[in-house]
Amino acid sequence: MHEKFITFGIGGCGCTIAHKVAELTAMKAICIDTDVTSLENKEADCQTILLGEDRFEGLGTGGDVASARMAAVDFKPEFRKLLKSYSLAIVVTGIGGGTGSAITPTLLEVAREMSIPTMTFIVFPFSMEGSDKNKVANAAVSNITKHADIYCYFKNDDLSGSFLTSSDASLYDAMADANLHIISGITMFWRMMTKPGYINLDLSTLINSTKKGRGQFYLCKSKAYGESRTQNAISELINSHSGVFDHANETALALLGIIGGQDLRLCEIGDVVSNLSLQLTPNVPIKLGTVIEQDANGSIEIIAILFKNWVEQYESAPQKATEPQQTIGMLTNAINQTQGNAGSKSAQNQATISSKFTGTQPFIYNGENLDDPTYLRKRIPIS
Ligand SMILES: Nc1nc2c(ncn2[C@@H]2O[C@H](COP(=O)(O)OP(=O)(O)OP(=O)(O)O)[C@@H](O)[C@H]2O)c(=O)[nH]1
Ligand SMILES: [Mg+2]
Repeated sequence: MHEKFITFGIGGCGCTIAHKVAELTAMKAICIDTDVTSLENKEADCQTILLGEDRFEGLGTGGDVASARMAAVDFKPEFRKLLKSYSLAIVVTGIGGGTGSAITPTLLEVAREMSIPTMTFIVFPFSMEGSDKNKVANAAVSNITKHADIYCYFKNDDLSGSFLTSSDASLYDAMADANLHIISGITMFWRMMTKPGYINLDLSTLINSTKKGRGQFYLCKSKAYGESRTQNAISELINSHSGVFDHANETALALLGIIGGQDLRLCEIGDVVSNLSLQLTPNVPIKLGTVIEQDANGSIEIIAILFKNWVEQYESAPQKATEPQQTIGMLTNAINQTQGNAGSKSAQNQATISSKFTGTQPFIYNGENLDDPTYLRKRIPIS
């Protein structure tokens, strides 16, 4: 079954994480980057693809999102070939640079066209990397979520919280720890499927979930050792992801993985489930899986994937083409509006226009909604 899913790493961050996934688990991964150095020494564990060599000469995009987007569009037929034999594509990407921000939406768009479910892990840059990077990241998020089925955000600021406040923590250690967090979510199902556990949570549960709806999910994990391991792990799970549990009432479904050694007790499993359900709205389903790992005696590890209330699948997909007559009417109304013909009629017209885009995220730049036509934004009268 695990042959049915594939992990794509896009850009420097995505490739680092996807490669680690392949190295640790023998899950299949494909690393895609415009920068040849990021792909070095990864070929032994996964497939590597240098994209856009004709544009970037293997040097990376230098943050040029527009050129990276064109390279991604040229690569669409290859994405189709790469995706075609899989039932689920897991996509990992860091945003804020050129490659991850621009290539990821196109890969997801192709997967959507092919009806292949996707699960996307998105890493935001540190805020100290500057507002320009963060602006690129925000724009990338709206492009990614337009095409993604289920997706999860991680902020490097949050993932590295304790490292940021420690004066002697290295960047290397902070990134390794942050990556491990994301890797644990990606590899959870592989561990469930390839190791004995008695209580099974398989990939079909995830695939079926992605077919029912689309939207955001949260990933929380904790691990503890010794006498009070279960209480400590539960408390770490809930308290170190307070941002997640602050919104626990929005959860529609929880997938829960409990990993331990041969000494994992039944009552410990019960404690984890009952404590998690106390955090959620009553009757939210919790789907449980367990894994027994030979070297995990003395420890308990909890991984929870919480799906936020999601929108119906394809609710925001393009509707039937607008009737030409209606389009002309909308344009006329919009022009009247720019020419100062305000009042209740134009408010009504605006409502008609906006309702076409219900459920989509606007692409805002410098306070302007770039999804609006230029003549409306610049108030250019059309004769
Ligand atoms: N957690 C984590 N974040 C990373 C890692 N590498 C990079 N990042 C973050 O991801 C953001 C995007 O960086 P990259 O993935 O290197 O950018 P890219 O997609 O290769 O884009 P270009 O190099 O500009 O073409 C950075 O600003 C970092 O904050 C990593 O290994 N782990
Ligand atoms: Mg790069």
